[in-house]
Amino acid sequence: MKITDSFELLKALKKLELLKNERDPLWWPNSLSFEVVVGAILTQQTKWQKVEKSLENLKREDLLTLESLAKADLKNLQSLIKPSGFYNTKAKRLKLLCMNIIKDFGCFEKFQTEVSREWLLSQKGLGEESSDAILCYACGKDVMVVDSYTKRLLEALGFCFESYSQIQEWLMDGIERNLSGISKLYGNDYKLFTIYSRFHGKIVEYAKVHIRANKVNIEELCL
Ligand code: 39A
Repeated sequence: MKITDSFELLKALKKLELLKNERDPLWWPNSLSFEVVVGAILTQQTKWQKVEKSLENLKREDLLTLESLAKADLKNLQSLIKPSGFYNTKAKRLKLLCMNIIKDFGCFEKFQTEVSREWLLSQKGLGEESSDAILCYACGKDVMVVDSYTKRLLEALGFCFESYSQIQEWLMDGIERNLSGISKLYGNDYKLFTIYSRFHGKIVEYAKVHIRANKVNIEELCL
């Protein structure tokens, strides 16, 4: 089957049952919590397994809250997040981001409802991918994340895009144009961000397993 739009891609990925971890229904662990904001910074240029080690260290020291991270000792923070690399830069950016969230929103719950993409993009160290990960997985906004796995999978499928926003538009457009098909797959009681969450998760899990020499093998998807 030839994949022509993102809805076809979602259906092909869905058949493969890639997301079986029921503890994390939105794929990103502890979605809709502050932990996602931390993970979105720590995962930059690093494998997720290493991020999990840093998150465990922070949790053990009771530093996985907005307020405690904003007040954290920088040297201590650097040593706790060492497993996920670039720890001097990431520690500074994380602490500053937390201080700014408190300054501009007061608490994480207000941040979740009121933050904009523009505000996130104005923060040091947050690009489009990290900002969209925070919007979707921490705040439950209808936004789909584009990452290097997504780019490589779409390239392997023969699509050619010029920018992050072009890829994002293609992904979200195909879903929004097929909402009746989405209802058939997920029932009527879904929230759009949960579709985007799981769709992105499926792409990452598929690409991780099917990547060879920096190319994604699409055979299983195009049967
Ligand atoms: N690359 C990744 C991931 N791989 C991930 N998980 C597995 C759960 N998350 C949340 C972000 N980036």
